[in-house]
Amino acid sequence: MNLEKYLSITPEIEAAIKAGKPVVALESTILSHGMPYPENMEFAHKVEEIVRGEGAIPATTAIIGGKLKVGLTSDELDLMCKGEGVGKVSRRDVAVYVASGQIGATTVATTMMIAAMAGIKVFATGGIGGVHRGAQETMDISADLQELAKTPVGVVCAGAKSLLDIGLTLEYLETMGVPVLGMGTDDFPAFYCRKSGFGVDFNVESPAMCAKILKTKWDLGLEGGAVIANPIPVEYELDFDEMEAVINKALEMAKEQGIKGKATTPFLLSHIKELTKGVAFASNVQLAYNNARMASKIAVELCKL
Ligand code: PSU
Ligand code: MN
Repeated sequence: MNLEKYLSITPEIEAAIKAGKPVVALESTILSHGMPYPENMEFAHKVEEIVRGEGAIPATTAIIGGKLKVGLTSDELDLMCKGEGVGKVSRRDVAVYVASGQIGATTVATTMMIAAMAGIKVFATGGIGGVHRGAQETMDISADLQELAKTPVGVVCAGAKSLLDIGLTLEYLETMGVPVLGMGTDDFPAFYCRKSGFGVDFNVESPAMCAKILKTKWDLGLEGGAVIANPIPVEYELDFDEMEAVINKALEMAKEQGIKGKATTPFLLSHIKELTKGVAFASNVQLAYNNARMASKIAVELCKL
Protein backbone atom coordinates (compact mmCIF):
# COMPACT_ATOMS: atom_id res chain seq x y z
CA MET A 1 0.00 0.00 0.00
CA ASN A 2 1.10 3.54 -0.72
CA LEU A 3 -1.56 5.57 1.03
CA GLU A 4 0.43 8.74 1.67
CA LYS A 5 0.52 9.46 -2.02
CA TYR A 6 -3.27 9.52 -2.27
CA LEU A 7 -4.71 10.37 1.14
CA SER A 8 -5.12 14.08 1.87
CA ILE A 9 -6.22 14.82 5.44
CA THR A 10 -6.67 18.38 6.68
CA PRO A 11 -4.13 19.37 9.39
CA GLU A 12 -6.92 19.83 11.95
CA ILE A 13 -8.31 16.34 11.39
CA GLU A 14 -4.88 14.74 11.26
CA ALA A 15 -3.92 16.33 14.58
CA ALA A 16 -7.19 15.20 16.17
CA ILE A 17 -6.75 11.61 15.00
CA LYS A 18 -3.16 11.51 16.28
CA ALA A 19 -4.23 12.95 19.64
CA GLY A 20 -7.07 10.41 19.97
CA LYS A 21 -9.76 13.09 19.80
CA PRO A 22 -13.25 12.36 18.40
CA VAL A 23 -13.69 12.70 14.63
CA VAL A 24 -16.85 11.91 12.66
CA ALA A 25 -16.77 11.09 8.95
CA LEU A 26 -19.52 12.45 6.68
CA GLU A 27 -20.27 11.38 3.09
CA SER A 28 -20.62 13.51 -0.03
CA THR A 29 -22.97 11.43 -2.21
CA ILE A 30 -25.80 12.60 0.05
CA LEU A 31 -24.81 16.14 -1.10
CA SER A 32 -24.14 15.61 -4.81
CA HIS A 33 -26.73 12.95 -5.59
CA GLY A 34 -29.09 12.77 -2.61
CA MET A 35 -30.18 16.38 -2.10
CA PRO A 36 -31.09 19.25 -4.44
CA TYR A 37 -28.87 22.30 -5.02
CA PRO A 38 -28.83 24.93 -3.54
CA GLU A 39 -30.73 23.60 -0.52
CA ASN A 40 -27.94 21.11 0.15
CA MET A 41 -25.47 23.98 0.82
CA GLU A 42 -27.04 24.93 4.11
CA PHE A 43 -27.18 21.27 5.07
CA ALA A 44 -23.51 20.59 4.23
CA HIS A 45 -22.30 23.40 6.46
CA LYS A 46 -24.80 22.93 9.28
CA VAL A 47 -24.18 19.21 9.67
CA GLU A 48 -20.50 20.01 10.26
CA GLU A 49 -21.45 22.65 12.86
CA ILE A 50 -23.60 20.09 14.67
CA VAL A 51 -20.66 17.70 14.93
CA ARG A 52 -18.49 20.51 16.32
CA GLY A 53 -21.24 21.46 18.77
CA GLU A 54 -20.98 17.97 20.26
CA GLY A 55 -17.22 18.26 20.73
CA ALA A 56 -16.12 16.23 17.71
CA ILE A 57 -14.45 17.21 14.43
CA PRO A 58 -16.28 16.71 11.13
CA ALA A 59 -14.50 14.98 8.24
CA THR A 60 -16.49 15.14 5.02
CA THR A 61 -14.90 12.92 2.38
CA ALA A 62 -14.67 13.21 -1.41
CA ILE A 63 -12.31 12.44 -4.28
CA ILE A 64 -10.84 15.61 -5.78
CA GLY A 65 -7.74 16.15 -7.93
CA GLY A 66 -6.52 12.59 -7.62
CA LYS A 67 -6.72 12.60 -3.82
CA LEU A 68 -8.91 10.88 -1.28
CA LYS A 69 -9.91 13.94 0.72
CA VAL A 70 -10.62 13.75 4.43
CA GLY A 71 -12.09 17.11 5.41
CA LEU A 72 -13.22 19.63 2.81
CA THR A 73 -12.75 23.38 2.60
CA SER A 74 -15.85 25.54 2.31
CA ASP A 75 -15.23 25.85 -1.47
CA GLU A 76 -14.86 22.10 -1.83
CA LEU A 77 -18.11 21.55 0.07
CA ASP A 78 -19.85 23.95 -2.32
CA LEU A 79 -18.35 22.13 -5.30
CA MET A 80 -19.81 18.85 -4.05
CA CYS A 81 -23.19 20.52 -3.48
CA LYS A 82 -23.30 21.97 -7.02
CA GLY A 83 -22.54 18.49 -8.21
CA GLU A 84 -21.61 19.54 -11.77
CA GLY A 85 -19.51 16.78 -13.28
CA VAL A 86 -19.36 15.02 -9.93
CA GLY A 87 -19.65 11.25 -10.23
CA LYS A 88 -21.05 8.84 -7.68
CA VAL A 89 -18.15 6.73 -6.49
CA SER A 90 -18.57 3.34 -4.93
CA ARG A 91 -15.73 0.89 -4.17
CA ARG A 92 -15.34 -0.28 -7.76
CA ASP A 93 -14.94 3.30 -9.05
CA VAL A 94 -12.32 4.57 -6.57
CA ALA A 95 -9.13 3.77 -8.45
CA VAL A 96 -10.53 5.10 -11.74
CA TYR A 97 -11.50 8.43 -10.18
CA VAL A 98 -8.20 8.84 -8.34
CA ALA A 99 -6.08 7.88 -11.35
CA SER A 100 -7.99 10.10 -13.77
CA GLY A 101 -8.44 13.07 -11.46
CA GLN A 102 -12.22 13.14 -11.85
CA ILE A 103 -14.31 14.59 -9.03
CA GLY A 104 -16.17 11.92 -7.08
CA ALA A 105 -18.79 11.97 -4.36
CA THR A 106 -18.31 9.19 -1.82
CA THR A 107 -21.11 6.76 -0.97
CA VAL A 108 -21.45 4.97 2.36
CA ALA A 109 -19.08 2.27 1.06
CA THR A 110 -16.33 4.66 -0.06
CA THR A 111 -16.70 6.98 2.92
CA MET A 112 -16.15 3.94 5.17
CA MET A 113 -13.07 2.95 3.15
CA ILE A 114 -11.53 6.42 3.33
CA ALA A 115 -12.45 6.87 7.01
CA ALA A 116 -10.74 3.57 7.85
CA MET A 117 -7.62 4.56 5.89
CA ALA A 118 -7.47 7.77 7.92
CA GLY A 119 -8.15 6.07 11.26
CA ILE A 120 -11.70 7.42 11.77
CA LYS A 121 -14.07 5.00 13.45
CA VAL A 122 -17.50 6.64 13.36
CA PHE A 123 -19.46 7.92 10.37
CA ALA A 124 -22.86 9.63 10.15
CA THR A 125 -25.13 9.46 7.13
CA GLY A 126 -28.83 9.50 6.24
CA GLY A 127 -29.63 6.00 5.07
CA ILE A 128 -27.50 3.07 3.95
CA GLY A 129 -27.84 1.36 0.60
CA GLY A 130 -29.12 -2.21 0.66
CA VAL A 131 -30.78 -5.02 -1.21
CA HIS A 132 -33.13 -3.50 -3.77
CA ARG A 133 -36.66 -4.77 -4.25
CA GLY A 134 -36.57 -7.33 -7.04
CA ALA A 135 -32.89 -8.13 -6.38
CA GLN A 136 -33.77 -11.81 -6.86
CA GLU A 137 -33.74 -10.92 -10.58
CA THR A 138 -31.59 -7.78 -10.91
CA MET A 139 -28.94 -8.71 -8.30
CA ASP A 140 -28.91 -5.02 -7.35
CA ILE A 141 -27.35 -5.09 -3.91
CA SER A 142 -25.51 -1.99 -2.73
CA ALA A 143 -21.76 -2.29 -2.22
CA ASP A 144 -22.45 -0.59 1.14
CA LEU A 145 -23.36 -3.98 2.61
CA GLN A 146 -20.10 -5.69 1.64
CA GLU A 147 -18.20 -2.70 2.99
CA LEU A 148 -19.98 -2.99 6.34
CA ALA A 149 -18.82 -6.60 6.44
CA LYS A 150 -15.18 -5.80 5.92
CA THR A 151 -14.31 -2.24 7.01
CA PRO A 152 -14.12 -1.26 10.69
CA VAL A 153 -16.34 1.83 10.90
CA GLY A 154 -19.59 2.30 12.84
CA VAL A 155 -22.22 3.79 10.52
CA VAL A 156 -24.94 5.85 12.17
CA CYS A 157 -28.01 5.98 9.92
CA ALA A 158 -31.80 6.27 10.12
CA GLY A 159 -32.10 2.70 8.84
CA ALA A 160 -32.81 2.24 5.15
CA LYS A 161 -35.46 3.63 2.83
CA SER A 162 -38.26 1.23 2.09
CA LEU A 163 -37.51 1.63 -1.62
CA LEU A 164 -35.15 -1.19 -0.64
CA ASP A 165 -36.24 -4.65 0.45
CA ILE A 166 -35.56 -4.06 4.14
CA GLY A 167 -36.15 -7.69 5.11
CA LEU A 168 -33.59 -8.94 2.59
CA THR A 169 -31.17 -6.17 3.55
CA LEU A 170 -31.25 -7.36 7.17
CA GLU A 171 -30.84 -11.00 6.07
CA TYR A 172 -27.80 -10.03 4.01
CA LEU A 173 -26.27 -8.16 6.96
CA GLU A 174 -26.81 -11.18 9.20
CA THR A 175 -25.13 -13.49 6.69
CA MET A 176 -22.16 -11.11 6.44
CA GLY A 177 -21.85 -10.89 10.24
CA VAL A 178 -22.71 -7.20 10.57
CA PRO A 179 -24.33 -6.22 13.88
CA VAL A 180 -27.45 -4.07 13.54
CA LEU A 181 -27.80 -1.94 16.67
CA GLY A 182 -30.90 0.13 17.44
CA MET A 183 -30.30 3.31 19.42
CA GLY A 184 -33.04 3.18 22.04
CA THR A 185 -35.28 1.14 19.78
CA ASP A 186 -36.24 -2.49 19.11
CA ASP A 187 -37.37 -1.56 15.60
CA PHE A 188 -35.22 -1.13 12.53
CA PRO A 189 -36.19 2.33 11.25
CA ALA A 190 -37.28 3.00 7.66
CA PHE A 191 -35.64 6.40 7.18
CA TYR A 192 -38.72 8.70 7.18
CA CYS A 193 -40.49 6.38 9.63
CA ARG A 194 -39.38 5.19 13.07
CA LYS A 195 -40.46 1.63 12.34
CA SER A 196 -40.07 -0.61 9.30
CA GLY A 197 -41.89 -3.65 10.65
CA PHE A 198 -38.52 -5.41 11.17
CA GLY A 199 -36.50 -5.61 14.38
CA VAL A 200 -32.88 -4.78 15.17
CA ASP A 201 -30.46 -7.31 16.68
CA PHE A 202 -29.93 -5.29 19.87
CA ASN A 203 -31.54 -2.30 21.48
CA VAL A 204 -28.64 -0.17 22.73
CA GLU A 205 -29.59 2.28 25.45
CA SER A 206 -26.76 4.82 25.26
CA PRO A 207 -23.91 6.16 23.10
CA ALA A 208 -21.52 4.87 25.78
CA MET A 209 -22.85 1.32 25.40
CA CYS A 210 -22.67 1.60 21.63
CA ALA A 211 -19.03 2.72 21.88
CA LYS A 212 -18.30 -0.21 24.20
CA ILE A 213 -19.77 -2.68 21.72
CA LEU A 214 -17.70 -1.24 18.85
CA LYS A 215 -14.51 -1.27 20.94
CA THR A 216 -15.16 -4.86 22.02
CA LYS A 217 -15.84 -5.99 18.47
CA TRP A 218 -12.56 -4.57 17.24
CA ASP A 219 -10.59 -5.69 20.33
CA LEU A 220 -11.75 -9.21 19.51
CA GLY A 221 -10.34 -8.88 16.02
CA LEU A 222 -13.76 -9.15 14.40
CA GLU A 223 -13.54 -7.50 11.01
CA GLY A 224 -16.10 -5.07 9.63
CA GLY A 225 -18.29 -2.33 11.00
CA ALA A 226 -21.77 -2.01 12.44
CA VAL A 227 -25.08 -0.50 11.43
CA ILE A 228 -26.11 1.92 14.17
CA ALA A 229 -29.77 2.61 13.51
CA ASN A 230 -31.02 5.88 14.94
CA PRO A 231 -34.71 6.60 14.33
CA ILE A 232 -35.87 9.96 12.96
CA PRO A 233 -37.12 12.31 15.72
CA VAL A 234 -40.88 11.83 16.24
CA GLU A 235 -41.73 15.41 15.23
CA TYR A 236 -40.28 14.88 11.72
CA GLU A 237 -41.63 11.38 11.12
CA LEU A 238 -43.78 10.86 8.00
CA ASP A 239 -46.73 8.50 7.59
CA PHE A 240 -45.58 4.99 6.59
CA ASP A 241 -48.46 4.20 4.22
CA GLU A 242 -48.23 7.57 2.46
CA MET A 243 -44.49 7.12 1.94
CA GLU A 244 -45.06 3.57 0.75
CA ALA A 245 -47.41 4.89 -1.97
CA VAL A 246 -44.87 7.54 -3.02
CA ILE A 247 -42.03 5.01 -3.13
CA ASN A 248 -44.12 2.57 -5.18
CA LYS A 249 -44.89 5.33 -7.67
CA ALA A 250 -41.18 6.22 -7.96
CA LEU A 251 -40.30 2.54 -8.44
CA GLU A 252 -42.91 2.28 -11.21
CA MET A 253 -41.41 5.33 -12.97
CA ALA A 254 -37.90 3.84 -12.72
CA LYS A 255 -39.17 0.61 -14.28
CA GLU A 256 -40.98 2.43 -17.10
CA GLN A 257 -37.89 4.50 -17.90
CA GLY A 258 -35.55 1.53 -17.73
CA ILE A 259 -33.39 3.02 -14.94
CA LYS A 260 -30.70 0.56 -13.85
CA GLY A 261 -27.50 0.17 -11.84
CA LYS A 262 -25.93 3.09 -9.99
CA ALA A 263 -28.52 5.53 -11.39
CA THR A 264 -31.30 3.73 -9.51
CA THR A 265 -30.87 5.20 -6.02
CA PRO A 266 -30.43 8.86 -7.15
CA PHE A 267 -33.40 8.52 -9.56
CA LEU A 268 -35.68 7.22 -6.82
CA LEU A 269 -34.53 9.85 -4.33
CA SER A 270 -35.15 12.76 -6.69
CA HIS A 271 -38.61 11.48 -7.63
CA ILE A 272 -39.56 10.91 -4.01
CA LYS A 273 -38.66 14.55 -3.42
CA GLU A 274 -40.84 15.72 -6.32
CA LEU A 275 -43.76 13.50 -5.37
CA THR A 276 -43.77 14.72 -1.77
CA LYS A 277 -43.30 18.40 -2.70
CA GLY A 278 -40.28 18.82 -0.47
CA VAL A 279 -41.82 17.51 2.77
CA ALA A 280 -39.62 14.43 2.55
CA PHE A 281 -36.57 16.61 1.99
CA ALA A 282 -37.16 18.49 5.25
CA SER A 283 -37.38 15.17 7.10
CA ASN A 284 -34.26 13.91 5.35
CA VAL A 285 -32.29 16.93 6.55
CA GLN A 286 -33.49 16.55 10.13
CA LEU A 287 -32.75 12.84 10.39
CA ALA A 288 -29.25 13.43 9.05
CA TYR A 289 -28.66 16.15 11.69
CA ASN A 290 -29.93 13.75 14.31
CA ASN A 291 -27.49 11.09 13.10
CA ALA A 292 -24.58 13.55 13.13
CA ARG A 293 -25.42 14.36 16.76
CA MET A 294 -25.59 10.68 17.74
CA ALA A 295 -22.40 9.78 15.85
CA SER A 296 -20.54 12.58 17.61
CA LYS A 297 -21.70 11.35 21.03
CA ILE A 298 -20.56 7.81 20.16
CA ALA A 299 -17.19 9.11 18.88
CA VAL A 300 -16.71 11.08 22.11
CA GLU A 301 -17.46 7.95 24.19
CA LEU A 302 -15.17 5.80 22.05
CA CYS A 303 -12.29 8.15 22.79
CA LYS A 304 -12.74 7.59 26.53
CA LEU A 305 -12.22 3.82 26.20
N1 PSU B 1 -29.99 6.43 0.54
C1 PSU B 1 -30.49 7.63 0.83
N2 PSU B 1 -29.80 8.74 0.44
C2 PSU B 1 -28.59 8.65 -0.20
C3 PSU B 1 -28.07 7.35 -0.47
C4 PSU B 1 -28.79 6.28 -0.08
O1 PSU B 1 -31.56 7.73 1.40
O2 PSU B 1 -28.00 9.68 -0.55
C5 PSU B 1 -26.74 7.22 -1.15
C6 PSU B 1 -25.63 6.83 -0.14
O3 PSU B 1 -24.44 7.48 -0.50
C7 PSU B 1 -25.50 5.33 -0.35
C8 PSU B 1 -25.74 5.22 -1.82
O4 PSU B 1 -24.23 4.83 0.02
O5 PSU B 1 -26.78 6.15 -2.10
C9 PSU B 1 -26.15 3.83 -2.23
O6 PSU B 1 -26.18 3.74 -3.62
P1 PSU B 1 -26.24 2.31 -4.34
O7 PSU B 1 -27.59 1.77 -3.99
O8 PSU B 1 -26.08 2.60 -5.81
O9 PSU B 1 -25.12 1.50 -3.76
MN1 MN C 1 -26.95 -0.69 -6.98
